[in-house]
Amino acid sequence: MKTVYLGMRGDIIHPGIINIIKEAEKHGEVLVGLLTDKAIAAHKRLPFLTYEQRKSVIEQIKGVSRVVPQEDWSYVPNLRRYKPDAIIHGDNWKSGTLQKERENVFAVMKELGGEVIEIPYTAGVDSAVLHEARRAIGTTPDVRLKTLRRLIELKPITRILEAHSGLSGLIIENLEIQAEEGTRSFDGIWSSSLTDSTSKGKPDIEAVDLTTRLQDLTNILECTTKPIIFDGDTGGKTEHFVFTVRTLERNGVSAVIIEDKTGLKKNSLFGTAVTQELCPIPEFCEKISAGKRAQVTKDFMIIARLESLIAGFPVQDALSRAAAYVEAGADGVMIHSKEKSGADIKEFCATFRAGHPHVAIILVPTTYNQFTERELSDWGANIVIYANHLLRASYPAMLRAASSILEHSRSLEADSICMPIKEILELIPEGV
Ligand code: SPV
Ligand code: MG
Repeated sequence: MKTVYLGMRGDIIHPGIINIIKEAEKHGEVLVGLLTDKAIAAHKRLPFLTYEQRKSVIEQIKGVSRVVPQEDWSYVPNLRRYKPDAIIHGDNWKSGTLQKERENVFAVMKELGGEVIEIPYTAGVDSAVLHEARRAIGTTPDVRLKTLRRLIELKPITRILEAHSGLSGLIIENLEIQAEEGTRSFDGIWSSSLTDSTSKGKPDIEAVDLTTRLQDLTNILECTTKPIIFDGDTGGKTEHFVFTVRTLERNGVSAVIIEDKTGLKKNSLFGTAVTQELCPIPEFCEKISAGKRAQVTKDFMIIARLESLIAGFPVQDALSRAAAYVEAGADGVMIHSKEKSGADIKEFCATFRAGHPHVAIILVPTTYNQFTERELSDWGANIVIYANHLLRASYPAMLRAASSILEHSRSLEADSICMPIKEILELIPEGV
């Protein structure tokens, strides 16, 4: 019996997939190469269902003989490995981004003495459109919450950007660019205390109460599906923090980061003097442990933020605190610094990683922003947070428009730097 290879994501089962399986069956036993979560995450959004869930569905489809993992976005490594007699694919790959892959597949099948079967793409079914529709339907708090841990496990580095409103959240949700590895987009959202309070014209001193922060977060939750990391400032009193954890979890937030400062909280990037006292280690550990005991799901993450370097203490202080916080239950550590060279952060990452191979490291490279994500990942970072850039980009743009109106006593000249009204209406269609 001949073998026919069919590669797929298998996250949405639609008539096109059934058609291609039926067609494949005519040529031999159908061997499905199911893309692993990691292979998908490197190129596209994470699938809604995990590999195991997708596998259990695909295996039950009539005509499928066997399901094997396809660990690479390209079919080629699996074709070499399983040496099927044929591969089947919709003819939609004759144009667009899959063209190069088609050429590679033809070459490899020729080498193996096999065949490439191309069948007309099923009219009216477009996987990309279906995946877009899935996104439009939204998510559930449960699925959103779990996504951060999945991303940390699957991606070399998880890319997070700050949102302070529904509109900025939509940019993070929707923006995609074409890059060398395929589609590049943001993986999730940082709910920043700095940009949330600044957008309200208030200082970043825990002046915006948690209830208000959560109400603002609701605007973001309602129009996005990507995971959210919540900036919990100091976490407040332990007795209050346990409620914060529950509330965030209930809303589908993936993680909270709390910082080991004490007294009136000031933004870490504020001023040059050492302005902040650090929380005694046992007290902060107790807060972390109480939070961990309070959480209901196993997926929610409590991340300890180390302010040692900001407060003028050496890397060693941050390292001993980090070890204690992990012991207390922290699922990750965020190490913060204002040092432009990044040397202190790099040193921290190297030593911490050696002792804790599996604890997530989160970096916020606002000052040491000369390093690329790949470099930060090589240091050992799992998550990079761009903590304030959408707010910082919007303010000069607003100032320019306002100044132009003042200068010209009319808005005509400002039009060229403003989004057309038509586009803004299309951005958020009625009834959505
Ligand atoms: C925030 O975004 O509010 C933060 C990160 O806490 S930072 O501003 O760098 O302290
Ligand atoms: Mg903050």
